Amino acid sequence: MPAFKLYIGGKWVPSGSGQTFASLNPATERPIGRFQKGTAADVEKAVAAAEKALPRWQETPPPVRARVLYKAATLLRQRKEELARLVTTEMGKVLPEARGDVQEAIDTAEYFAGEGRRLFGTTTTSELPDKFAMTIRVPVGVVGLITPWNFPIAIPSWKAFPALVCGNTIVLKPSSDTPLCATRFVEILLEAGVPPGVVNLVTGPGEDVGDALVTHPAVRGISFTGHGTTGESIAKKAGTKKVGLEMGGKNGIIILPDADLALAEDGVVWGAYGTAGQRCTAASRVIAVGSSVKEVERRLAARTRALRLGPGLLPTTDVGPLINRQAVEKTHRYTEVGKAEGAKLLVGGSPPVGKGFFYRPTLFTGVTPDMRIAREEIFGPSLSILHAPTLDDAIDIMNSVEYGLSSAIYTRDVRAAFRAIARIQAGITYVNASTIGAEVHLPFGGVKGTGHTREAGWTGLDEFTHVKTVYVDYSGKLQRAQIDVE
Ligand code: UN1
Repeated sequence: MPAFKLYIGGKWVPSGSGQTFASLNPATERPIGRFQKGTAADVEKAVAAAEKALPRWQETPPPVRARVLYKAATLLRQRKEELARLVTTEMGKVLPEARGDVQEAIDTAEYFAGEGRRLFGTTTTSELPDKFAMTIRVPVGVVGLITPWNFPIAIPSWKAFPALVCGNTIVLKPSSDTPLCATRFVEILLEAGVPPGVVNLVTGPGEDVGDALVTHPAVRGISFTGHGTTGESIAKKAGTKKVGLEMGGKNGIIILPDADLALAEDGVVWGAYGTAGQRCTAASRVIAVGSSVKEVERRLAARTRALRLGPGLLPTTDVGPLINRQAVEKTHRYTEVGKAEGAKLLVGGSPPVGKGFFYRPTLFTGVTPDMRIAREEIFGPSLSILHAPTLDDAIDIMNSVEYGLSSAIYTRDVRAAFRAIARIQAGITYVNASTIGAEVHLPFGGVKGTGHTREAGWTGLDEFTHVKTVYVDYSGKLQRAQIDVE
């Protein structure tokens, strides 16, 4: 079985731990490679390398830094199919979605490459004569990127590309479920011309590698996507670092009785069972308003029953495996919780027999807002139908959860749509489209328990730069703001 290394200071090196771990194909449970079990001492070396590389990279003009991103976009495009197959093999999502994962990285590389010739600041007036005022963006410094397994190419790209174009140096700690995708991603960055030390890769457990990064004094920024409890602990430990957190969702889709129900059905099935429900943006609640509920139940039950479970590489598969055994167990625990709470199981609710971390697409109805399956993130193919008498009740239900990432409403009524846009507490609201499928040139993030970082788009730069305010006084004399002003 192939063995992979850490990448530190421009070299592939083994961990000081002398230990490795395996990454498994979730459809077969077979290992696909062995990876270094990194330690705090490895992080120490990686941070030192990133610190050493920082001055030179910072001084490289942004349009020159951007060349690396353009080249990375080209390489990603050339290897799209090969990488997509790897994403499916290591993470499980079906091949068309895996291609989307890689495409998202290509789009992100191109978008942030363009920033090499923008990185706009602001100029403004001064209250004093012969004085100039403006802001410029400066890099944060050494940043730690802690990335999840569900978008194993796209999410590292959301973080690495803006970080690089803004002049930061990086230590990447990927999820231990998808270290091979991260390794391939780093290889592409190197081939694209990232100088030694600018990007470093340390695989290994969160308790060791992640913690060491989060607490290292020379690491000035942390960007994390993952589970809420980890995110909260990062927020506590990170002290004065600049911290970006994206911690999941309990995203809902409101369906009004006037909606195009066939369209809504397509959106719900795609949002709930795409990526086997393993997206932060996945739809896990349908809130059917008024008389729509019976028809919504009927349609969704039929569609959910028809979904074909299987390995993601097979063209006949609609829903692939979950990431690991714990994910199957967690999803199943929630099925048991839902039944015990009195929800009605319409479809699925069990893992099939045989190899692979599969779980049947599961649909509950009669779910009430206080039930745990209506409040907690399951991160699996499990969807709950709730009922609300009116639009305002539906919005209250939508907002009754701790999270606030994505949301959607299906209606033909423009007034209802805008009322929902204004009142839903979420970072993203879709009208007549599902909760998933954010585009890379728009801000992505949430409110409340999701965290409030905005990745991607123009706001993606804020995570990896500080704004510096610059005053240039060319009057040649002492001028006192607030005092020498009539
Ligand atoms: C995530 O699940 O963390 O909007 C990211 C979407 C994708 C990104 C999801 N473009 O569903």
